[in-house]
Amino acid sequence: MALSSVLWALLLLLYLVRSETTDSQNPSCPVPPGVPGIPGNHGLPGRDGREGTPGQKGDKGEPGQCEQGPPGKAGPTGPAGPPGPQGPKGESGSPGIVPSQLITSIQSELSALKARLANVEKVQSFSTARKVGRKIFVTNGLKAMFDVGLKSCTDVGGTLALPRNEDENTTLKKIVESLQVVFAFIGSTDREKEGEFRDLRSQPLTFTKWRSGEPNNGYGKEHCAGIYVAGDWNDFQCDAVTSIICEIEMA
Ligand SMILES: [Ca+2]
Ligand SMILES: [Ca+2]
Repeated sequence: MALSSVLWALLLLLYLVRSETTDSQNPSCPVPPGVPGIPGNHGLPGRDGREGTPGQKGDKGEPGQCEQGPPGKAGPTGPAGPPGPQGPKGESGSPGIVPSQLITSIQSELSALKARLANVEKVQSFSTARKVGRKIFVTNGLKAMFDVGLKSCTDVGGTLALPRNEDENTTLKKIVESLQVVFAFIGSTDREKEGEFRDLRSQPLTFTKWRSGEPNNGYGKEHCAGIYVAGDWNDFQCDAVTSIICEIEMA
């Protein structure tokens, strides 16, 4: 009995020495001592005063635990690196497809806009302009013979004014009034066939406003039509000089 106690004491002493050695190997992480193992069985008693057989070695104790601390804060962001090399050139894309019908429509609208813009520019070049329906009567107060006046109108894309209805006739009459002249030429002659007044495209007139007794081809020399300040018409000599009023059709 006394011998087993001595052995037990030796084992405990050995365990304590190993624990101290382990602690000294990792001073930053102190390890608490493990739980002592279960004591071994007592050895058999010695015979005749001899030393008995040593008891069995006890089970190894549980190792101590050292918990890992929380991670530290992230460090500051480092400086941006240099730009990388240029990548390879990509493949050419396929051309877009625009329906031909759409192109035709756009071209048509563009042409119409250009025509309207051209007309606006023409009108702006005259000092007087009056709009009636899709037509604009314009004048700069020019006084000239019929053919000179007609050329001045065609030079700006128009022609001599010719009323085609009552509204247009009234509008033109007001311009003649404002010009303070007796009459102004209108775009009609009987040069092709005496007594048969036609427009400047050689088409029969669909609207006329002849003064009573006119056209009379006075002195056999009156072949160019004109509108009086009162709004009615007469045939005059083409080389008379009077106010020129042009008309421009709006697109
Ligand atoms: Ca005549
Ligand atoms: Ca006449």
